[in-house]
Amino acid sequence: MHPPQFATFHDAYRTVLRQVHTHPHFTTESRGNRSRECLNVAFTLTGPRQRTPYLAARRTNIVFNYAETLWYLSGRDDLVMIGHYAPRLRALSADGERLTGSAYGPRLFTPLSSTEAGQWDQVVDLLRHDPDSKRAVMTVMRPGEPAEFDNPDVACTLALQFLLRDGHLHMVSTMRGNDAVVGLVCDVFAFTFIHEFTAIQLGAELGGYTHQVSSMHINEADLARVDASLAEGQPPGVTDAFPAATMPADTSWRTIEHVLRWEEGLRTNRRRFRPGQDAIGGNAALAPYWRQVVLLFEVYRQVVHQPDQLIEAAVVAALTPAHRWLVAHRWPERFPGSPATAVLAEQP
Ligand code: 5HM
Repeated sequence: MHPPQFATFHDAYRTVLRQVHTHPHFTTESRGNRSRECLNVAFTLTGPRQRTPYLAARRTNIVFNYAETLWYLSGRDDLVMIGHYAPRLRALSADGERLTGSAYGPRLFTPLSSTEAGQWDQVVDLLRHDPDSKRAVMTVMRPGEPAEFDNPDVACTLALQFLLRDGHLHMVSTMRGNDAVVGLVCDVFAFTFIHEFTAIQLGAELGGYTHQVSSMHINEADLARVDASLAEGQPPGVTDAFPAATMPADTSWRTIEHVLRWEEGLRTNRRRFRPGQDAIGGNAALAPYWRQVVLLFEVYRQVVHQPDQLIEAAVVAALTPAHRWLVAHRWPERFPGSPATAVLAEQP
């Protein structure tokens, strides 16, 4: 009756990839993509803070994961912010400026009208009044979207639901379709982050996260990458080596705004973030958890705006081991001390 449970997304991800790769139910061809597909795939993460797979072949872009999540929380739909971290998303925009289906922020967080709060505010308010409610649902895909034949970007998520039970906030995401290689990693990261943020706002413990997808698929163009990911030896004890960081209990919308100000300053190269910096931006100091996020935006500032240089050793040293591992595998040619940078490092 229950979906399989996993302590880490790393384990769930490998299981989904293996299943869809090896035992697909169908081969499909839609909008130019040939895919292997399994119907009705679901899993539960008992530890939703373990939201990143540590697979060298996957080359997870952890900076993009944080940027996309903050972009959702900011309620934005423009490419100015998100296109900086994922230029490929520009191809999904019909007008070259905004995203429609992929921009979940306005659908979740923007007020519905001048008199109605946004969906997230409504469900949080509902759970404060009726904790056992079964109505705390935010819908994402809209009626009418199936008729938009020419729209390259129709929402893949149907709904996000919260269930508050015995003091724990559980979350269920329901998607019409999910790309098991690319989209799954980004979506689970963002949704579990929103899950943890919401639990804090409700003063609840973090419960389980369930991800359920009608069409879980692998595009044939990605099969080589999947082969490589599955061939990687499972890094022993990922959970021990890279313990999940816990979002601070005092995290609020002000914290998110503060981090977003840093994000903008670093994206536009108007600011730099020095690891030893404590009280940043003239504000109270950010907690170490959030300083890590800002530090990752500083890494990306250097990757983009200092293209001939290695990422500064002091910045790399200030990252958690998990973030350092992810950065090293995403930008090996910029990572100090990696085999790929030995030549660059020798240059004056
Ligand atoms: O033809 P269709 O609209 O389904 O193509 C979009 C594809 O993007 C989805 O099938 C899915 O593979 C991927 N996708 C995803 O995995 C898209 C979004 C954007 O909503 C997402 N996850 N969040």
